[in-house]
Amino acid sequence: MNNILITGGAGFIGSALANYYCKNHNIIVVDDLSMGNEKNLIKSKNITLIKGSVTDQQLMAQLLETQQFDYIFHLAAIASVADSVQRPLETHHVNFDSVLYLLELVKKQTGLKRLLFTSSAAVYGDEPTLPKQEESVIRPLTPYAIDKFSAEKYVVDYCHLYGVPTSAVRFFNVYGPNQNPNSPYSGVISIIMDCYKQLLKNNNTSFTMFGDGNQSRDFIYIDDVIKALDLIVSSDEALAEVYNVGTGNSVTLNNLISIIGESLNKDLSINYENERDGDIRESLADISKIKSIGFQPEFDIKKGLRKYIKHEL
Ligand code: UD2
Repeated sequence: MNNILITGGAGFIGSALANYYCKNHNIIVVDDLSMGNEKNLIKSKNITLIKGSVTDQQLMAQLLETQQFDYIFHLAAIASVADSVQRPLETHHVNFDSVLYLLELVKKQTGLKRLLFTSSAAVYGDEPTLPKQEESVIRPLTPYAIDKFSAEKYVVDYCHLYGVPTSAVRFFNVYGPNQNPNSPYSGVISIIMDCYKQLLKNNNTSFTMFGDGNQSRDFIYIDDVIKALDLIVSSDEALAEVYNVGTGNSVTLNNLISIIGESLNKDLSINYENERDGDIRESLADISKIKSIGFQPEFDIKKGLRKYIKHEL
């Protein structure tokens, strides 16, 4: 039974990880519940939720001084690109400073097997060459992307300089249960699913499409993400390495909506607006690197949507 710390563990991805590991391991979640929700966590005697911020140095120091962790997953972040443009100082504190505090604290943890940091495909910015390899041009364009990239670099460097066992991932577009649809910057699939929920309750609703719907993304289902993270933290080869976490396939929003529409046999009304400032036209991961340590996504978009729809509706 390992002792596992998951920061941001009440959020969408963090809670899925906590719920997965709690069957056989002891989980400590640190989450300030600013975006996460306690209800995302299943009731288990193996999960302890500490309500607090990863920027609270005293809290984090006390936690890491009193407990020895086998694995640490650092997912806590203000995961909104738009927010980072509005409030670069505040988001920098959460998205970057917290990583450096944590790295300093874990230098003293002797039994740590792995610290995994979660970064984002945002680091590639708008450089158009596809698919993105980990060694592709990095062009972070927003405070969010700059913080994620700098933090990634520190995480890898702490392994080289101080022997802290680290790895990092760059998430492409993750979707699945418990993703909060309530902000305009929530994942688009959670927003579409929410519109369908309204529609099925006979509420008048429409989905706002920013642009013509031909923009494409590499959407990865949450179950595959959990599998990828588990694989990385158990692989020696993954030490001090950064991995894309995607499927290696992309789909346009128009396509996505028609897949969901066909499976529910209902059409969503779409309200077209101008594309968002800074929106990337296409995004696609090259996943050869993570495949080289044994990853194979199980869910293509149709299979992932089927499972998600079954869960939600
Ligand atoms: C994703 C990440 C973001 C950052 C970025 C880097 C998510 C939720 N966000 O942003 O954190 O890492 O990648 O490139 O994974 N859209 C609509 N209507 C809506 C909402 C969205 O048309 O109501 C469009 C949006 O303009 C975009 C596409 O859907 O073209 C995907 O939007 P998103 O917010 O789900 O994800 P993305 O790729 O912009």
